[in-house]
Amino acid sequence: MIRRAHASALHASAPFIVLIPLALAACATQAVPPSSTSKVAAPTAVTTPVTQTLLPKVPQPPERPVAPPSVTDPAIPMEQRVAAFVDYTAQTYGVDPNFIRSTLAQAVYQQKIIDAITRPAEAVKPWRDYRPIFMTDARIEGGRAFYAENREALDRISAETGVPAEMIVAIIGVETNYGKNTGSYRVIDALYTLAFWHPKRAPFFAGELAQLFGLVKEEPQLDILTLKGSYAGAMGMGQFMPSSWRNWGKDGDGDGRRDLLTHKPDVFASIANYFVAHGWERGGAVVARVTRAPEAADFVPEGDPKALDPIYPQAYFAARGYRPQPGEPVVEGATLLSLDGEAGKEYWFGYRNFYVISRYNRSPMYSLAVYQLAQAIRNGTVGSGTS
Ligand SMILES: [Ca+2]
Repeated sequence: MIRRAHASALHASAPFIVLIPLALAACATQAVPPSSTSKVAAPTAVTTPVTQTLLPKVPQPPERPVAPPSVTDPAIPMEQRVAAFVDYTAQTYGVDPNFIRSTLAQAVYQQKIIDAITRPAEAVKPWRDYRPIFMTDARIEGGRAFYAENREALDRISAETGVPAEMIVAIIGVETNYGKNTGSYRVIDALYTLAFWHPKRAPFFAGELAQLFGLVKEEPQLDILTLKGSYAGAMGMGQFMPSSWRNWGKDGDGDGRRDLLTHKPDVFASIANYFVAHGWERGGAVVARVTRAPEAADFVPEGDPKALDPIYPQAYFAARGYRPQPGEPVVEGATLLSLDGEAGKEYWFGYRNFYVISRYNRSPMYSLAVYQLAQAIRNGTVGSGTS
């Protein structure tokens, strides 16, 4: 399943998969509740002066720490790197070095993990092929059933945090099919393999391996040798990496533990907290379907072409021929998505809350799929992909 390119709360892995033009569903059901800050697009466009001033980025938590070169430089012999890792982890997280050593001695290199993460990017699917992976009757019905079963807990977290219940459900639906596929790799094997045999991303994964030791110190109910997860080390119903678990995991029921594997009150609270920590705005718009003027040029982002920061004012896009469709939310601060949908090109503005979803997984198609699945769960519609 999707797990392939993605390691969720986490960005553990890379490219992502597929997306779905929910446009249909989204338009039909008008998913976005108008927020206090949003207006509705007027049916007629008005000429707007060009505005070049970009808006500030959404403030984000600090980058997670990576392991030092003494751990990750492939030119250094393995034993030395492991010794450096033991020192680094013991010092950084206050873990007994003997425990780290004896645990690593039981970690197993797994070639299939390297194979999985280095698999040639089987062409990133276009939206028209990506979206249907998630926007199935089964996934939507599964989400509605999951919501119904857990309504009280979900609604309570939603009221507290402003993160819609259906958004939390959709994340769990996309990540693990509502908890059915949380991963079958030993997390210690996954992170050990990627930390020491995958130089390209070793700083990240060795950092996560160290955080795993920090995590089991904080959550002693976890057994580091039997914890299971994805090949990238993402765990539980929401697929949290160790750093995400440590930083944003929440004890949703007050029993003193943050159990993000299967304990729903903690899982729900943690996913919502991840969103809040990355800038979720209660009631804020997520996306708007956009019309591109016939003479408009392709949009070229300023700076990193993959950045999804919602830094462009409406006037910036209007001057370039991109405007929200009538009835769609109009909010200052957007990025533009250009997707190959079932009925041709689709253009979307991604607003602040869209950006926040994309902090769970950097793929814009992942983020739009989560949003559209959430809308379908809430509204009970199955979009065909056209609007
Ligand atoms: Ca708990």
